[in-house]
Amino acid sequence: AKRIFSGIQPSGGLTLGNYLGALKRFADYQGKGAETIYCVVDLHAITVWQEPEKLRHNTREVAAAFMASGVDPEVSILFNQSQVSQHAELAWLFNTVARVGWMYRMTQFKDKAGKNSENSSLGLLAYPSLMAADILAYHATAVPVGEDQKQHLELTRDIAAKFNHDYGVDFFPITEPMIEGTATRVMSLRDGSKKMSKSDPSDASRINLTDDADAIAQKIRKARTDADPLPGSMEGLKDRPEAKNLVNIYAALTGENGDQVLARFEGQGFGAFKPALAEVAVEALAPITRRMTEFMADPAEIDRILGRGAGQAAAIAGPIVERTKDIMGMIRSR
Ligand code: AQP
Repeated sequence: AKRIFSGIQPSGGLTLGNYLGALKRFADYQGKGAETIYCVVDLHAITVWQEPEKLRHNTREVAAAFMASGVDPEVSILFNQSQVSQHAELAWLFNTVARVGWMYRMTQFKDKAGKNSENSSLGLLAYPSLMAADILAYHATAVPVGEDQKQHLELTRDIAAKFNHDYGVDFFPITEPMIEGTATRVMSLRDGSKKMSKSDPSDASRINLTDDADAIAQKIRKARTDADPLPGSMEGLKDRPEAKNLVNIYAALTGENGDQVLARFEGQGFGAFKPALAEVAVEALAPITRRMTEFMADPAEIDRILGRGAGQAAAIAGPIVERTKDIMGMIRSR
């Protein structure tokens, strides 16, 4: 059977980008024959500084967001990464397989390390090696993510292939990315060339899953656009990144494609489109926000769910990591 794995970092409040690019789709894969494993990747989050108390809160909040978007811990395995030691262990083994040059080429490293990359954490550089471990510790074959993670997933394939080649085995599967839908790359509301990100310093650049209806409407009203009316098809938005982004968001929220949306708004300006977008955004997000708040009211229950998921995850990852060590020539005498 196919195994699906995906993770989200507890590195701050979740955005509409995280929701449309990833979270929204997770529930759809449940109960369709594949095993679904969803992880709050706290070990990834600490590659940049996290306040410990905030990290705990954010970890529970991401778990709540998974469940609020329909991930059922009775059907999927839901846990936080640091409770399953195999992730860190396999990442170390992969650090000896992956090449330093591969890591320096990652655009996420370049973006996050910025000009002062010598002073970024070693973990930030090795991030993709841990991500490969997250996936391959379960022999997962499919990984639903947003467009921005594509390069990391290619690196996961490279690590699997090099391991198999170096040790003359056919042990790790070559993972397929699942980058699907109309919102695989949601852009910042302030800058159509930057992705919407939870770590963007400007709160106006993103819609947070915890924003209320007024905040959502206000951010959409202030979103950067141009003065032209909307065309009849997506083709006409090629050179209008901000406009294209808003139409794609609308389409992803209503489950249409961009052309279907534009067929209704052709010839209209953003004065008409933005309030309509705010309405569909509030309608889609309000129930999620409400359920997140309900889950967050009982942190002990969230911790219990994560702990149980961690046990289930370790039961799968344990034998795979042991086998990896056998292949590499490590002695196991107990
Ligand atoms: N703007 C986006 N559009 C579509 N998908 C997105 N994702 C993130 N941003 C967008 C997808 O969300 C999932 C979880 O992302 P993550 O938390 O692991 O880290 P990230 O990709 O680095 O997301 P952020 O919001 O930009 O966080 P920070 O600011 O901490 O780096 C992934 O599947 C991702 O593709």
